[in-house]
Amino acid sequence: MGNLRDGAWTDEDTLSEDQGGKYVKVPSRFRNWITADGASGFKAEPGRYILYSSVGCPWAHRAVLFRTLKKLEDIIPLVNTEQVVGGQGWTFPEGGHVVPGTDYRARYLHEVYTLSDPDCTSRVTVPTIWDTQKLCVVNNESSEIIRMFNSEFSAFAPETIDLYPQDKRTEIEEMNALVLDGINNGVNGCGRSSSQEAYEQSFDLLFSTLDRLEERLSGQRYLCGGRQTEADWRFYPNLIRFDSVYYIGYKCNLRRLEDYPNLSNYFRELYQTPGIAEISDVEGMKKNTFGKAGPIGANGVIPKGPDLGLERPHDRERFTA
Ligand SMILES: N[C@@H](CCC(=O)N[C@@H](CS)C(=O)NCC(=O)O)C(=O)O
Repeated sequence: MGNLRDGAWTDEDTLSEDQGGKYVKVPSRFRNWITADGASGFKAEPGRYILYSSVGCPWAHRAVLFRTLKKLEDIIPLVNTEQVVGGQGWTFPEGGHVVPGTDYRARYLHEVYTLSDPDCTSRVTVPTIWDTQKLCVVNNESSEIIRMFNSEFSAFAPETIDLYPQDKRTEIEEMNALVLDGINNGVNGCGRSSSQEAYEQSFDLLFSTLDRLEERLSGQRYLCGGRQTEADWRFYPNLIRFDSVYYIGYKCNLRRLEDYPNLSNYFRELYQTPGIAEISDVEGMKKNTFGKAGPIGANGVIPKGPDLGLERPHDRERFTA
């Protein structure tokens, strides 16, 4: 994919560092924080911030999941983008999108970045948070956006579970590190590495990590014990895509998720959490991957299966909270 360089879009990927064919994610450019008290310069306020996302992206999915889990749907508007053939990265629907707080009609998300910083050099990624008051991009790093959603908007939303509780933080960080390396980056390493060796390294790490997590979930309900935490929801976007996108498209084909009894039931329980099925559009994810503009587009034919049995009962009540 292309990127912005000195405020201009280029179709060439000029910001990735290829390390022996290994897929490497570059650090996110915008790192401001929204806080409840506004001390950071970005005060949490209903309707002030827009979340740009895409159904295809597992990192953006994290932010959309937190928006629902924290009941922020009325507080933080969501705008979805897509990849289109011949486009310039993330694209707004036909007719464009008037960027809130301005009268500028954008066709591409990169225009939102250059409204914020006319000389911007950055990858243009989802999720992205836009401030309709200061007219700038606040943050485009999903791991930080979910933390803000978890804690900073509580004054405006109904009470919800704290997904990053103080007493669990060390364990959450350990799980996050394991999942980031072995799973979140692991699947991309399988699908996007350009050398056989780098692919196989990612593949081995991915499946050894899944084996470890299967074992862990044979003795407890969630990754960090008896309560759902951030760590579970950073894992979920890859679980929901595993059998229908990664197994086939990203060559992660040693085992299916379905072949892991604990992981697949755990995944099903997360899917059946109220509100989550509605924001788990598997057909959209497949279209975004296998469609003509997707990362592995080829001829645009989208696999019909598999049957994920998403509504099937799970067996996780066997663990008490
Ligand atoms: N650091 C970002 C990475 C997000 C990311 O890589 N998103 C992908 C879509 S799945 C993207 O927008 N890629 C466009 C690009 O890298 O140019 C985050 O975790 O929020």
